[in-house]
Amino acid sequence: MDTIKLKELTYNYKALCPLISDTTLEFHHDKHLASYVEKLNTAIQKEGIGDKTLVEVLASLDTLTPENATAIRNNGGGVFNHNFYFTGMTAATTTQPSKLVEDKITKDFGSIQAFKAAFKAAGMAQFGSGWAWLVQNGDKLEIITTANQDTPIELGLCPILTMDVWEHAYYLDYQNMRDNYIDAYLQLIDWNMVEKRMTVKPDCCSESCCGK
Ligand code: MN3
Repeated sequence: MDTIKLKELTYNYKALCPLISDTTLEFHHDKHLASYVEKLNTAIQKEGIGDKTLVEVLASLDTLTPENATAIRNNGGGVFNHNFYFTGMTAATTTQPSKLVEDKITKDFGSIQAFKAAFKAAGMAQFGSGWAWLVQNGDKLEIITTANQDTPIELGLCPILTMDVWEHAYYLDYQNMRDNYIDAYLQLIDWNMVEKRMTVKPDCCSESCCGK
């Protein structure tokens, strides 16, 4: 794996205002994500990852040497999860689920509204730091949560959407009111990206983790 670079945001810091402030986004991307990138690069240098991709590494954490495994799990997950989170939001708050997306979500959750309610409930129920995910598990869509910087990749699930519920994702804007942050997040979902991840081989995802 080559040295990981800090992936630039596809929108500017003010793009998600007022739902997510430029201050939050700037700290979240330039400080938090940048720190994961730096620490991951240190860890993969020590480990000697060869030509594996980050997704391949995250899918086979049990093959890492014990002294580097925790750093690669935490920082590799931190890089993957944040890039996936940032690219799943859009400044164009008018994006709506396409017919294809709506049909798939309705099949497994009943409706878009029911999906949003279940996704919010999952985010609220995650104790401490972690993530809520929409994932593809075979033919079925499911909502799961992961703690810390754990990923669905290591569970063999294909991620479609993620929501950061670490306090740093919302504390500057919403203090302890995670529910208000989640309501804001649900308005920022890039449904075009959701469709892309459902239909095209996801940019995140190895063939094995998609089960294809
Ligand atoms: Mn975060």
